[in-house]
Amino acid sequence: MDRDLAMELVRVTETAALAAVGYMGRGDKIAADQAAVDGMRKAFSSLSICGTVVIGEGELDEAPMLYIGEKVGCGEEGTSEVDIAVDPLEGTTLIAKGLPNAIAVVAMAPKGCLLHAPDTYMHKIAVGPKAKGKINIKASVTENLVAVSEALNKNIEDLTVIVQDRPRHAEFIKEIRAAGARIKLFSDGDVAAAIATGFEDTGVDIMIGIGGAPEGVIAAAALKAMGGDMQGILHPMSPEEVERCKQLGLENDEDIYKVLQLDDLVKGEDCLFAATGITQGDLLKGVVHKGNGMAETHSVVMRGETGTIRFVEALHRLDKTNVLQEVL
Ligand code: VTB
Ligand code: MG
Ligand code: MG
Repeated sequence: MDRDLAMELVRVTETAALAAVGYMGRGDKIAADQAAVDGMRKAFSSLSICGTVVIGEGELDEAPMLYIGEKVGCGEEGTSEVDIAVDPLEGTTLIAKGLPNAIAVVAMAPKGCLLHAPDTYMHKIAVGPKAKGKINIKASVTENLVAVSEALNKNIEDLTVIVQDRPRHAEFIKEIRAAGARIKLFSDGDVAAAIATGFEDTGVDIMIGIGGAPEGVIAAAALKAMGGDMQGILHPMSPEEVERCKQLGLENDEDIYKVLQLDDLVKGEDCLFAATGITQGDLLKGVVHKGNGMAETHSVVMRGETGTIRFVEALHRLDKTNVLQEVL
């Protein structure tokens, strides 16, 4: 993929974030999500790519835009064929309540390189570069904590595990506490949580939990670019979710519950990941309106091929940006 696509992807997440932030604290996650989707879709249409949405807002009948299978770009001849995974507003509840860490996210890879994950839950474990190769989702939580603490040269007591605050994680939490590690609970947004493991400044060493499978693929693109590691196992919670797995060709339990390594989630090194903060977060500041029609955004964009990570701080003149005028 052309490396300049990285910058283009930042425009896409910036637009989604700028479109969504007006819904902060309004208690309406559906309207906020719709604004983010509209913004992202408009920004995508100007890209020189021929993309297929493989992780999106749902099936065609339930999502009018950025649905799975939708083509984006594809106007010009000779543009690269890519797979796209989007979550225009990752953390709809966060924005509805004005809580931290709502982000707009996108991942991109050459056609066929992003797992077509069903809309089910996924059991995930993620770590930063120093613990790459040391995790094993099939081993116990304690075994993973020991392995990661050794890799990071830290005592278990000094290890911080980030876990989504859900009853389904009660056993994980019990085991982490028994092992003596610290826990950081978060209410929503496990893409941001997984990425936090890749940046030492966040103080987060490992993410463990069961969250969205689509979010798992998006986070995997970031971890790949950062040189971190991640594993997942699909975790359908209802007969409907098992059915969704079957529709994607996962016929028996062996297929469904297979351990997905980082390379199964995102194939090869050529991947891009971009995120823009919507509400203030641990890694990215949220959108800040400065008055006089100016808004500031904070984004991160990563390229798997080179491992370059760029933080992009941008000042937008809202009255001069056509796309934004259309979506605001
Ligand atoms: C997960 C997680 C997401 O929603 O999908 C979660 O991956 C849904 O879990 O980051 P619940 O059904 O328990 O709410 C997010 O937190 C936000 O989309
Ligand atoms: Mg979404
Ligand atoms: Mg989400």
